[in-house]
Amino acid sequence: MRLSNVIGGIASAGLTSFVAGQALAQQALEIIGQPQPGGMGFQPSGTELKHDIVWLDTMINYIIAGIVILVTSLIIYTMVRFNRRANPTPARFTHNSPLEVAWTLIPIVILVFIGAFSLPILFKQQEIPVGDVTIKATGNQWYWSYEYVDEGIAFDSYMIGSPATGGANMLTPEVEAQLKEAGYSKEQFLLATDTAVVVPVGKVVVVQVTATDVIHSWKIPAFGVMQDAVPGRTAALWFKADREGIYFGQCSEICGQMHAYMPITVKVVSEAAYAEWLAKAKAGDVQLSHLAQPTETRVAANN
Ligand SMILES: [Cu+2]
Repeated sequence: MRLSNVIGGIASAGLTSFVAGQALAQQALEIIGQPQPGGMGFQPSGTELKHDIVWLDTMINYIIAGIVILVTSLIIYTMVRFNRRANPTPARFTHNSPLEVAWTLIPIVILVFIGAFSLPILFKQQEIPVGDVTIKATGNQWYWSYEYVDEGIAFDSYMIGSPATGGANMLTPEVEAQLKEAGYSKEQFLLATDTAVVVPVGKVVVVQVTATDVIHSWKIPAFGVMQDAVPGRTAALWFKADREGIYFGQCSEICGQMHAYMPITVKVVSEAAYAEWLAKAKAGDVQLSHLAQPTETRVAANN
């Protein structure tokens, strides 16, 4: 995807002023979707799909807990009541038809019950609605390329601190400065990218996912979406973000040496902010990068 480089080259002249504007715009955006130190649960839900997944997970956990309690209680009861001392003369029967029918039917009922709730949620994820915004995401070793297919905008998205942006995949003071300049902190190292996918809040976004070299996977945990990016195929996912904010994801299909260094940043903004961003991007001022570093250098470093 070299189109973005051309656009980036044109845009680099107006870079400095735009970076300042972007930094201001970004301060208003809360970072919602990111992993927390010691976190045990899911990331906050940013879409209805994710709400559904969390609800399903909770419901199934109750069922699991019930089964664990039942089985553990039966084992303990059996150990106490039927050990050799308490029950020196064991029963000799080998069959109990009502019991066998019960332990066949009850699991079937439980599985059908779970299926009745999980399948509609699965279908909701997999049936792709008509999108208000359609974005093609292409996985590359090791970065993502994005095309806003109806808007004629395309750009690459590199991790801040990756070799492509002058780093070495390490949190150096320079990388920390780059993160800060882009409106992040060192906590977002390995998550924040130089350019972000920008989408409007409350609109259906369809992401067409593919890859150029090996299999990658486009995943945003807080949206409850994940789709393998397979070379030569186009798959799709969709989401409708509930609230404005920054959501991070990562490539989730091991794709080579720098698999860990091709994260995804999605900024969910108001419709007005999206329109403004779109207008600037279409005008060639597609400095989606927050880095002062010129695009040409990044590309040279990457090649
Ligand atoms: Cu990858």
